[in-house]
Parts: sequence; structure tokens; C-alpha cells
Amino acid sequence: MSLEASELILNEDGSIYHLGLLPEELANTIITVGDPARVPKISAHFDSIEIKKQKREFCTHTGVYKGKKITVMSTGMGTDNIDIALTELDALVNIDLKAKKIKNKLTSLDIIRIGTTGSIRKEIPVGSYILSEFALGFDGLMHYYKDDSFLRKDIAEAFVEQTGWSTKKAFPYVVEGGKELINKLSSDKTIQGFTGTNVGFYGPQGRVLRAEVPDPEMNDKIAAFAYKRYSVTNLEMETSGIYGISKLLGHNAASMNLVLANRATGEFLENASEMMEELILYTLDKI
Ligand code: R1P
Repeated sequence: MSLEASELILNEDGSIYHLGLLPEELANTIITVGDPARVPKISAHFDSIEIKKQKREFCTHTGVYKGKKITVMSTGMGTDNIDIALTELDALVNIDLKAKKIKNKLTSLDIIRIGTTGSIRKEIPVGSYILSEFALGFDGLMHYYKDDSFLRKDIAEAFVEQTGWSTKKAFPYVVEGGKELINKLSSDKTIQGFTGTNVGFYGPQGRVLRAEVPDPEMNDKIAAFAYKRYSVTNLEMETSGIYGISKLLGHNAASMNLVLANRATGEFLENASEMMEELILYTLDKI
């Protein structure tokens, strides 16, 4: 059975709807970043760049770094974008776009996020690299898919109980990253993370400029959460979706985040561009 034109949408040139990419324009190792401006900063290190495409917030460069074919793509902010980005990346390798049929032999991609984040722990200073072992999704994305076999429900339930998380929000979900890829990226420079992924930047992460939040203590409660060996290290907006959709579709994912802000001390990193450049080179050399 082939997929309907309304479900698997292609552009007039045959490329996938939102990413604007053709299957041959993608490498099997993909770096994702939130900010489209970070894409050329990464591909600037490539020996050659064969493909440059841009559609909406999805800017994609595919090239070669030290003999390895790599794609770097921006996702924009949030797991709503991640749902689109990862589903379409998967379709590019695992669906025959012309026949609109799922392939018999499936391909597993390596997906590595290079992002920025806020630490919620005093002991994790700005400038640290957090490599997420697990993600805690506050965004609800994975509840829209049937297969929940890989979710760590015990951790999510303990989290809701300990923090008094409101049931008016989505029930949190917990998902592990790709172990092998995470091991490849880890060193004494990285901090093992349990990354909370929020549905927004201000209220959802407890930032108050003018609008109050219902529980101003929530970040402290999240930081105080402890279950077995698990406690939350940082907050950002993409990792749970990347880990969740990757597990769902059989891809390997790892998320590396540079700590720009420390929410517990109020500090913000001064030399963010220089530190991001270091994280980019660190990651490129590990993958
Ligand atoms: C918020 O400023 C954005 O920065 C972080 C958050 O996850 C969110 O996307 O990541 P990026 O720097 O990768 O965009």
C-alpha cells in the first residue's frame, strides 16, 4: 500500500515537504542545531560542501569532514519542529518517495544535536558541555505516538509525585539517548546529563519578565528531584523530541549542549561564541 499524497507530502521537485531535501542530499550522520546561523559555523570546518538548502527554519549543508560525509541541519526551536524534522529525515532514508512505500531494508541514522542550554544546578557552571544520557519531555510530543514501550514511566511518575507537576500540563515522559553514540561523544570534558525539554523558553522554564508563573519554585523542585541515580541537570527545548522520535523510528541520537546560563546562580556565559566553536570542533572530531 502506498502512502497518500496528503500524508507524505512532496514538493514539485520531489523533495520532502518541509525540509526541501532529496534522499541523495542527506548523509547518514546528521548534526542538528536549533539556530540556522550555527549551520555555516559547523560546515565551515568541512573539507567540501556539496549541498546547501534552506526552507523555512530548516537550513541544511551536506559535505565531508575528514573523509566522513556529514549533514548539518537547523531545526529551529522546540519539539514541534523536531517532530517534523526527524520524521522527514526518516522518510528520506526509509521511504521510497517515488513509490511512496516504506522500504523493506531500513536505515538507522546517527543524529547528534549541538545546542545551547541552561543549567539548573549550581555545581554545573556556564561553559560546561552537557551530554544527555536521558531526556525528560515536558512537551507531550511522544504521547501522540502509539509505541510507548521505550519510555521510562517509573522515572516520569516519580517526577510528577515529587514535584507536584500539574496535570493540566502534559504528563512528562522520559527517554534514553543512543548509548553507543553517547559513549563515543563522552570524555572528561562532558557532564552526563538528564535534560528537561520544555515547551517554551519563558513561563515553561520558569522565567518571569512580566507574566507570573503558577509555581515560582518549580525549577528548585525540578533540581531537588531525585529517583534512583537520576536527577535533572539542565533545561532546553529539543532533546526529548530528538530522543523520542529517534527511538520510535530506530535511529541513534545524542544531544550535546553548551551551558549558556546557570539558572540557579543567575550567571550567563560571556564568551559564548568561542565556547560554541570549541564544542563544534570537539563534536566533529568525535563522530
Ligand atoms: C532557546 O534560546 C533555544 O536555544 C536552545 C533551546 O533548546 C532553544 O532552541 O537551543 P539551540 O541553541 O540549539 O536553539
